[in-house]
Amino acid sequence: MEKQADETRNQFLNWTVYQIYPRSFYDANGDGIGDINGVIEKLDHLVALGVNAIWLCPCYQSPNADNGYDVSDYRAIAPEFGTMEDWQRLRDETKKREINLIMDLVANHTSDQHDWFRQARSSRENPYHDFYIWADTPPNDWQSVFGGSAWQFNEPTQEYYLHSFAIEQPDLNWENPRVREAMCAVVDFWTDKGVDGFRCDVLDFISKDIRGGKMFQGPRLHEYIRQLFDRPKTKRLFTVGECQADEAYTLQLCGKQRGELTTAFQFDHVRLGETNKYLPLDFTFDDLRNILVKWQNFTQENDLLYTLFTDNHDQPFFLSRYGNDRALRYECATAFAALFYLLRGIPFIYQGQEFGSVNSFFDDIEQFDDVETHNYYKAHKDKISETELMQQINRGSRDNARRPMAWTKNEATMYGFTTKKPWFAPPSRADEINLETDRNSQKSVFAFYQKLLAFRKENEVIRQGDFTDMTTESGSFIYQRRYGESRAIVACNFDKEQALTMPTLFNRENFRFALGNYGEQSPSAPFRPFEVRVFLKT
Ligand code: ISL
Ligand code: CA
Repeated sequence: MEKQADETRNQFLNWTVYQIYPRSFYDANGDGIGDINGVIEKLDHLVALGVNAIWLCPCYQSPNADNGYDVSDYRAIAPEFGTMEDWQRLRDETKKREINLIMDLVANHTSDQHDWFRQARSSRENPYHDFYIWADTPPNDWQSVFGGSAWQFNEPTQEYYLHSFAIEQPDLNWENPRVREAMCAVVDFWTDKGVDGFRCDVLDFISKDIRGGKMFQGPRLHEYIRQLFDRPKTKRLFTVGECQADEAYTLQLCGKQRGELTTAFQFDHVRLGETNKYLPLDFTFDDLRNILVKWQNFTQENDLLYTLFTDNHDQPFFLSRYGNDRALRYECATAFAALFYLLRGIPFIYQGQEFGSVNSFFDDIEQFDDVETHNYYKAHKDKISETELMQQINRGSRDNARRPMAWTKNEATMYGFTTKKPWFAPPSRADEINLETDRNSQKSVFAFYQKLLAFRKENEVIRQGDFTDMTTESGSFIYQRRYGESRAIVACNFDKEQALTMPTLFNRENFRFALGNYGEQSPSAPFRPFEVRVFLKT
């Protein structure tokens, strides 16, 4: 067995990961599409921010039915993103700066343009036919995550194939040992090139039971994951699964004796108050705190590593969904950052969060790109008014987070993203919200992130310490971190102004004010909306 040793696991708590959606990060060659050289050019921005790892969303060859999550060659860089030499240079430049590099591994499905699928669909006798999941008639009524039946008819073989996501994303048949070997070979290919880890796309979908069972978390999932990662070559890797797992299942996937994953994303806090992502949320901040406390306690009791995130490329901005992205944009952006990233776990920051990016508003469906958004529009356009539907889409669309980064305040250069026409319109509030304007502001979100990440880096109590909930008032969250003799207290007030009762130990001992988003305050002064204060005793 090749399980990760305790020292390897604990050093991952020193990582702070920055997620890059390459298409929208920075365009270095002026064709309107973000690229790998663009990432290289902006590495010093990431160093200035204070992160030490990058998760690069798929940059492989792809027809882009789902923006790179439909891979047509796992070993080739998409030409619009550059070449393998560019990628190698990125690897070298990140190494120089001691930045870890995590690649996205899309193991559940390929593109329908992948050579395996082109062959597979051509005839039932083709040697690749069994790489995918076929049925003469749909054996169940599964719906694809992006809407519509998960089964698609294939003319040449007169069969249906399974696609858990878009029609252009046929699911691989992991029961076939050749598929498992092929995917291990992909992992090895990138591991040999020196990557530090993988973010594993919808990993819990790779095992399913098409006859009467579930679409994901099927009976052989653990075996498949171990085959991928519990090997001498892969034991040093950081592996984070995108798995919609509850506590018991997380323990099975990430338990340190399991030889499966380093950690997994869980989504309770981003699904909070959600019935359908396009409709208004119904939540209280106490619910948010309770979820965080539940997962902190659970992961601590079971010695699991936890991921700390609010945003990614599949969510509208957290700040717009759960906070006030107008009058209190700075306060919310900084409060959420402090609240999440001072917990026990591994921070993940999504591009744009570091200057308080928010949702956009566009009134025409043609101004949207995402396949899921378009499917939702088609499914609802005859059911509700256009105005109402567009409001829903603006609230829930994944495109909110996928628009080009606004680096500068200069509209003529597409806010510093490209010199030509960008592949996708910039955020609708880019004039007001961009990195340059933010950095020149008295209330700079970026400056706060810098302080916050430096604080994490300097204080082992934040990276390695344990967690205790100390909250007494509703509408607030107070927690303590403890490591040896060091203590940190993080006190955050949500939307309403109030005085907070600080923990009694806090009053007796000698804590100093370390960080806050309203400047230095005494512990007894009432907290203003979305005020956060951090106190430290070393
Ligand atoms: O975005 C979602 C629904 O709005 C999620 O359910 C999402 O589809 C799910 O988290 C899986 O996401 C991952 O796999 C998808 C891809 O489109 C996403 O971008 C990726 O993060 C299919 O590969
Ligand atoms: Ca480009």
